[in-house]
Formats: sequence, C-alpha cells, structure tokens
Amino acid sequence: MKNLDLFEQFFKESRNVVFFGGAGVSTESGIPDFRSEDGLYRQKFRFPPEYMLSHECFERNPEEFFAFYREKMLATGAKPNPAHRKLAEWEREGRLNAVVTQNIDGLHQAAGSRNVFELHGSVHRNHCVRCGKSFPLAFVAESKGAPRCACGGIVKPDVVLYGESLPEDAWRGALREISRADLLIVAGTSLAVYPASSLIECCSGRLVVVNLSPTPADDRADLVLRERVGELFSAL
Ligand code: CNA
Repeated sequence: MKNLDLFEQFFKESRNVVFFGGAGVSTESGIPDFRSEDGLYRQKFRFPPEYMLSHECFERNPEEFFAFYREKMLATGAKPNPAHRKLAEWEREGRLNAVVTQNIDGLHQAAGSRNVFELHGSVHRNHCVRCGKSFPLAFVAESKGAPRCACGGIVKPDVVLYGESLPEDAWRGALREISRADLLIVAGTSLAVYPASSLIECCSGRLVVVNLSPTPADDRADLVLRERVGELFSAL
C-alpha cells in the first residue's frame, strides 16, 4: 500500500493524535454513506433526504420522518469494522487521544472507544419531547409510525437534524482535542457538512486524509491516502 510507511512514521512521531471521521468509516460495516456512488443522496425519494432528515419534516410530518429514519438511518445489526477496532485499541494503548465523529451509529463505542465526541448525536439516545424520558434504540426501531411516550409526547432521536444546532458539549470537546492535536487523521468524510467540517481548520499539527474521493482538505494535507479506511487500518 503506497505511503503507508509515511503514515506510520507520522503516527510514531506524534504525541497527540486525534481521529476525525464521517460516514465513510462505517460503509465497511454495511451502512451506506450520503455522497458515494451508492450513497443515500444518489437514490430517488419523494422528497430529498435533506428534507426527510430535517427538523421541519420531524415537526410537520413525523410519520414520514420516522418511516425514512427507520429504513435509512437505523442499522441495528451493523458491527464495528477494523477501523473502529484499531482506533479503540490505540486509545487503550494511550496512542490516540480522541475520536471526533459525524456518525450517529455508535460503532466507535461498540468497538470500545471511550473518548468519543459525537457531533451529530446518536441513534442510541432518544427522549420524549414532552416529559424528557429516555428510550433505547429498540423502542424507536420497533414502534409503528411516530413513537410515543406514555405521556403522549413524541420520542425524538438525539440526532442532529438539518435546521438544528450541534450539541455544545460535543462541539467544545472536539474543538479542544483538535486544537491541541499534533496529528489529525481525517477519514471517510466528504467534509461537505458545515459546521462540523470547519473544525479541522483548528488543527495546527500534521494532517492525514484517508478518503476514497477528493476532499477540500486534500490541498493542505501532509498526506492523502485514497484507500478504504477499514482496509488501511487493518494493514497498520
Ligand atoms: P458523506 O458526505 O457521505 O461522505 C462520505 C465520504 O466517505 C465520501 O467522500 C466517500 O468517498 C468516503 N468513503 C466512503 N466509504 C469509504 C471507505 N470505506 N474508506 C474511505 N472513504 C470512504 O458523509 P460525511 O460523514 O462526510 O457527511 C456527514 C453526514 C453523514 C453526517 O451528518 C452523518 O450523520 C451522516 N451519516 C452518518 C452515517 C453513520 O452514522 N454511519 C451514515 C450516513 C450518513
């Protein structure tokens, strides 16, 4: 694999390594991303995915929102792949400070990572919009139509929808970790979703990009690897 040695050299020379990832980290676990050839945005729906996953759709058409959400966003059987597992191993060994993710699938935690900043929330956390009671993923996955709490309120996934702001604690933590990183590994993300993508501008250390298609960060990266992230990480 070309340039793998350079990646390993950067890794060995760094003291504060942070991983910043997106949907491409989970495609090898069988979860489609948004912008690849076979991604969600290339499929045909009655409304575009940006609307189906918006706060407006959740408020106005909750039944349709949940039909789309269950079919396209919930991957209940997905398992961590070698990238998730390697990152968890590095954290255990003290070689990785944090994972910052735009993913909502919880696969980093399932692999054993602990210092994870979920910029877009998680399908595993859900709460009643009326009384605040928490519900597991299974409750939302198995309900019909819009899931309802006993109090009558709708149960909303703690996932950042289009039109909503990012969770402040995840944002602050991610910013802190990225600002002091001397190596930032950006992988499996088109960097098309703002403001998450702007976080990488706060890194003054080395930047390695691992992505199948070009990203806006390629020009300023110290190394760009056009590899499948799971395959690459299993070769490290
Ligand atoms: P995106 O815009 O779909 O970009 C994914 C990028 O990953 C593309 O540039 C692909 O070329 C690249 N890619 C795909 N597979 C691989 C691979 N195996 N190895 C290396 N590169 C690969 O997704 P982003 O994460 O950039 O966009 C942010 C959205 C997508 C966030 O809001 C997420 O919540 C949302 N999303 C999350 C999931 C998930 O949680 N698994 C799934 C689908 C979408």
